[in-house]
Amino acid sequence: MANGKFPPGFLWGSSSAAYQIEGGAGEGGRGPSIWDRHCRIAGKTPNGETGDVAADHFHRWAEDIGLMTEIGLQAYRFSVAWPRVMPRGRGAVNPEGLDFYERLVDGLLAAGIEPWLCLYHWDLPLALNDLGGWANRDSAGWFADYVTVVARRLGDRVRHFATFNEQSVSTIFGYAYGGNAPMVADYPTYLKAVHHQNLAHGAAVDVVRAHVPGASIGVVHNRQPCHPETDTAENRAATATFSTHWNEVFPDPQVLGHYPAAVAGDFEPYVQAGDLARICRPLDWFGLNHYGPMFIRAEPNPLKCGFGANPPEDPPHPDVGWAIYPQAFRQELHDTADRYRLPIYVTENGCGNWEETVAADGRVVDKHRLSFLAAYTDAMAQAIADGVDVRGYFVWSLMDCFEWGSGYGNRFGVIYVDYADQQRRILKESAKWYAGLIRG
Ligand code: BGP
Repeated sequence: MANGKFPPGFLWGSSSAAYQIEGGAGEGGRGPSIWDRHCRIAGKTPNGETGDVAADHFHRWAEDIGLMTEIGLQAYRFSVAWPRVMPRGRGAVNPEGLDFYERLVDGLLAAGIEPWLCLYHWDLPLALNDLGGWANRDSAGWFADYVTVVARRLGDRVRHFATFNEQSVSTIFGYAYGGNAPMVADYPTYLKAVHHQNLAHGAAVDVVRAHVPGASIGVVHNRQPCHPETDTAENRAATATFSTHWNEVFPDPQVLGHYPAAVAGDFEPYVQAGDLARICRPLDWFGLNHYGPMFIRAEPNPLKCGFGANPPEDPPHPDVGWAIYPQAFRQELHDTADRYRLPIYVTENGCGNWEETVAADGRVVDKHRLSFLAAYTDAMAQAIADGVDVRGYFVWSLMDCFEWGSGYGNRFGVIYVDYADQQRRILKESAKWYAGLIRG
């Protein structure tokens, strides 16, 4: 489908996250986060890999902006690391951390690339985790204080702010079954973490509005249609419960002003008078992250049942050869627009691969990713033609990076990072294709 199918002014960008690309973990006064500790626990990442060095973006940010320019990106979504700005999460501010983000933002602006700043992409300062982390109701206030520091320093040049990235992933993995940092597996603790992150979101919206006149504020949520692995009563029930948590417990209160009916009672003990009004603050856009549908197999922990089940059937895309579901993306764009009635920016979409190498001619031929992106952007164009208000698309990810529990093996970038050869960057074939789409 030709680029002519996208409306004028449609925004093309890419996304990244601080812990996944920056490195410089012990530099510039940065404090530790829950992920620094997590990666040091035996068996949590392949070969004990960490984000200590990652793609060394902390030092190579200027070169990376040059590559964004080469691709023709119009916007770049990055996250600010809370522990780089406030090493202990509250109290003392680290001027070197703020200087780093100021240089990055100035570099983007000089290159004509719009900075989209995400305030939280999973790297909670470790010192706050010692106080209970998101399970402590004070966390909303800690977050508001940190957001105030960032908004004051960068609000004169950054206009687009996202409060959080994928809260359901960080709380389900982090507090409901403990697969990721901070490795808690306790339903009541999870409920508290969800509610407090919701309060933190609302507080952050208010802080940014107060400090940044004309700010455009959104939040980034992953949403995926969920299907039972096989059609049994247990799997159907598990699917309904899982989907409510995965897709709704954050955006519903934030945008609609209430918890989903099926789980509202579970949250009740933690909700105080006035909380929902504090959480539901006016937003300018909805950031949708989407990779594919999920398949659910009932299991004792209802929040673990989305991981490990098999798709009931394999609908391979002709060019890709493995299961991809562009029509589920089109459906999700419809569902998100119908439910939340906000303009949508697709803030992440992309595809990982464990087997990517540099060919003898120096190219990285990532045909599968190119086909994936072509099919998914096509599905997005169809949704727009159907009338869904989609305003922009950010590919995940700008470059190969530390992929959380998968370490460095699973590559998601449109730019290849040769970790073994001085972090050399190579534009993959998908990046060249994306550049063509943007130019089109
Ligand atoms: C999102 C995260 C990104 C990145 C991406 C990879 O959930 O926001 O940080 O990790 O997922 O996709 P996948 O979930 O398929 O590993």
